[in-house]
Amino acid sequence: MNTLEIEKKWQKRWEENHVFEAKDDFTKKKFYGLVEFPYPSGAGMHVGHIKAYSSLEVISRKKRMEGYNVLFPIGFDAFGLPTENYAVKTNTHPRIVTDNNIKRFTEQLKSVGFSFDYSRTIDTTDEKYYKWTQWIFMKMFEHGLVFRDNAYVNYCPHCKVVLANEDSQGGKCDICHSDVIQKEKKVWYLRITEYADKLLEGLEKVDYLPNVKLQQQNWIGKSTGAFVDFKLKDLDEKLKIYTTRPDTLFGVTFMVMAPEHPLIDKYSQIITNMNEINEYREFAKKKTEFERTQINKDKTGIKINGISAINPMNNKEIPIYISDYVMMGYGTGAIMAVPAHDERNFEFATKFNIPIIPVIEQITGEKRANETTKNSIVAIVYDEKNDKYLTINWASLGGRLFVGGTIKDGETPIECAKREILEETGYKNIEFINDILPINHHYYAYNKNKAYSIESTGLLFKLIDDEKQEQNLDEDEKNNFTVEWVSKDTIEKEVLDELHITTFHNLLSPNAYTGNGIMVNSEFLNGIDNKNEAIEKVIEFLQEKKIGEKGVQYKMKDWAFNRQRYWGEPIPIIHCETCGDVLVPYEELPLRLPKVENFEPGTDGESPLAKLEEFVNCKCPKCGRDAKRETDTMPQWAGSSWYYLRYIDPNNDNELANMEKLKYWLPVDWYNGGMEHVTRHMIYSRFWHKFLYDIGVVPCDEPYAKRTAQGMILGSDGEKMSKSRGNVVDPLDVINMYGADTLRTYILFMGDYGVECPWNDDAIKGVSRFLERVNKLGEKVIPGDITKDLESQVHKTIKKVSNDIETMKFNTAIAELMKLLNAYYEKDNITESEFEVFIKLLYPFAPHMCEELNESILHKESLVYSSWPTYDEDKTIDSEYKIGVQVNGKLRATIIVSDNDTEDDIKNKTLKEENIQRYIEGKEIIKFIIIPRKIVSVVVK
Ligand code: ANZ
Ligand code: ZN
Repeated sequence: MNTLEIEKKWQKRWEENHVFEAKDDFTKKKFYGLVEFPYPSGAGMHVGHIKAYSSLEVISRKKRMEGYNVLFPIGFDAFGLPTENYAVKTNTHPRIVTDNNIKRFTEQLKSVGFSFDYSRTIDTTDEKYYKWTQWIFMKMFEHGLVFRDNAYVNYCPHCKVVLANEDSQGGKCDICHSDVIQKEKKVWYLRITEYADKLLEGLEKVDYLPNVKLQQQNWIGKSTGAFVDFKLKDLDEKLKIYTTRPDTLFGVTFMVMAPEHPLIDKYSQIITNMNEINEYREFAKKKTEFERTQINKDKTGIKINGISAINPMNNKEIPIYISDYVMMGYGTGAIMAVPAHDERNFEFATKFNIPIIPVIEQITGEKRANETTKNSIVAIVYDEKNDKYLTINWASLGGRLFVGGTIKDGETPIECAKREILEETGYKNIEFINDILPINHHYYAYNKNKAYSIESTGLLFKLIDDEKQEQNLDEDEKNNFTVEWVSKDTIEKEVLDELHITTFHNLLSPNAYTGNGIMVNSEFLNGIDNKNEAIEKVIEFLQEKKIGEKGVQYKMKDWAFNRQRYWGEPIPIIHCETCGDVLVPYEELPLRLPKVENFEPGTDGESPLAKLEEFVNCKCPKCGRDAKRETDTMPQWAGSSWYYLRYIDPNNDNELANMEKLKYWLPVDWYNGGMEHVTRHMIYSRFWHKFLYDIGVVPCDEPYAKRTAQGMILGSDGEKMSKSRGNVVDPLDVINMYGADTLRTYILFMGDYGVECPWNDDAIKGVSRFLERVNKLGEKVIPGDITKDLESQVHKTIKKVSNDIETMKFNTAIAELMKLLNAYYEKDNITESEFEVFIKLLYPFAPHMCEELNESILHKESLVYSSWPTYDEDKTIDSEYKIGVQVNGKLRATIIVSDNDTEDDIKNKTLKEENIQRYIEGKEIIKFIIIPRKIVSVVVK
């Protein structure tokens, strides 16, 4: 039989014997391994799918051998746009398209030999499945987690659908990549924000990769700060803002409202430039949220004339602008702007010539006790002609610095700087350009044995000409420094002093200071630390005066839960003029997707279902009057939000899954998938799960105990695989050429599992040769146990392969097997026991060949439920090892010793070392100590 025939033989046998079907035997220890079920697209399976499933495939095969009852299921996330678009294009019903795609995917999965439990296969478009998706939605509705609201939504004019933010990242439609626009629409929402804190807290007790956790935290985006009311001048009105930085209130120099802010219309009679404002609002409407928040470098906006705000801290009047960088959907839709300490506000203020008032002073250096305070300057002189800066090279005394000095009584910083420049460098003609807020610098002067805390002002000057006078230096200055003009590059490399280099950067590229420091220009806050003291103090003040309060905000928004397309779960709601939104009665579930001829989307974002009178028109379940059905369908993310529960009890018609079964199988022990799904899909499903837990339908509050992710497989050109690049590898081609075992082993051997890695045809040949050699190994097998010669290496390999599989270091596990294979080939014969260990360790990777060898060479039954090899820790330790030799406590050599060496043997080896001889020559050995496996220590006198 050739490779393909052998693979088919075993695939058939596994299937006929149902060996991968999980048993509901609650007495056994269980392992639930989950992979992200595929979307059955017309393109068929991709090598990326194979990699995504291979990790838990290997782990599941190993767990079965370790005696676990393993649930390793698969299914299809089959609602969605690509199928529907294809159906529209080819005029085939999406049901037929889906069924064909699922059939094709299943054949492909089977040809790879994945050990899925196909008896539990799920299809989210099966009415027996989506009945429960609808059921969960209805429960959420009953618990107040579903609502409908008018909103500006991301709308794709091409697909004619409303998109969630997550489906329109980068301002492009996830499906067709056209630009997304903002459109006002009434949409269904799930109140996921109600679970924001639970979703954050839950992360503390699960074992997710650190970057998976971080992405979820950022996506939820909890921020704490304050709401503050700014009175509008001469009006009985307050403008409420949200800020994370109440400490900067004294630095507010303007306010900004989102263009959509309702106060603008409310006061349109008082505002004197409404035309201009309305024009700007039209302009802003055309931009996507992404454009407004992420790529909005050149700030735009309009000052609102006729109204202004009052800073509640000091009663100063401040102007109000509208600008599109403030979003209506976050906080209150209005901000207090502090250009000195916020980059966006800084850009805006610079462009619109609005004053910038710093209220936090930057700190450099380390604060010490008993500091002496003084005011000083750092002066930077720029020679435009030569593009050089004036520095003083103190050589060994202090490296390269700019001109610096202490401000004398009665001097301004500029006067001080000019005097110091003249004294130290002799340059007479310079022109002041700009200065920056002082930096609070702490340092220790070793020559004076004194700690300083200085207020250092940075000043930038331009050199006018070269005219110089004699420097005015004291003796030690004269001999210790040279004046040098140097380039920016040299400065970046050689000016190491923190104060001087920070001053340089701040002067050359003035920007907002967003770090922490000491409060200045802030009346009762001056002198205290902004972060640890000022924020709290201001909030207290605001609350006392009833002009503000502590507040929390989340980046996460409620989940826009609708789609105006055909191929999705119908939303089980009926609109009645008398009763409002009424749920379809539970007995009527599933609410079936009606069969239609034409599933093209309606124009203007309407669902095709809206055209179906017999679907739309119905009776209100409450009052019996004529009513209309909701025609939107659920979004793509609905079905995948609970699929892992259904695998546990896939055919249950009475409940979504039986509690006893759920108690046994949950949580999923290990979930592997792509990084692109760790926010949307994982957060949505954790939300649904927590809701189901709260209503008593599931027994635990987190669905996934552990989450890992695979890295992508790139094309052999190192680029992402795509049809247009022509670098896609079809798994079936690889299987036809080399067999599934080679494909599987290669994909796990190609590199670090979590890292993206390019396809490499030579490397796959190498793996194929390795498996070929394993196959031939059968010819060398003779009866017998593991021999002494190979014992240590065999045990080491078992240990390494076992541990590496558990930590997803598949590539090093395979490399270890390659080493062991080489050791086997150095022998004329190997024993059955040695051979058995090898094929058991390789079996999770290359199961078909190993099963065949197990049967034909060892005459044993299938490996599926055989036992995973165990190792003896003692035997994994090399009998020969390296050990260091010290002479009088200093390491002088290493020698190789073996456990069989006597003390005398070791002594002889030690004394033979040349370097040891050098150190003990002519001396007397008074002690010779051997600490086994640690150190040899010689003491001489
Ligand atoms: C004053 C301030 C001063 C701010 C400062 C920051 C720095 P996170 O951390 O993301 O929650 N902001 C508030 N609502 C906004 C909106 N609707 N659109 C755009 N920006 C908005 O960010 C909160 C900060 O973002 C808030 O704190 C506010 O600017 C701005 F030195 O207030 B801050
Ligand atoms: Zn009614």
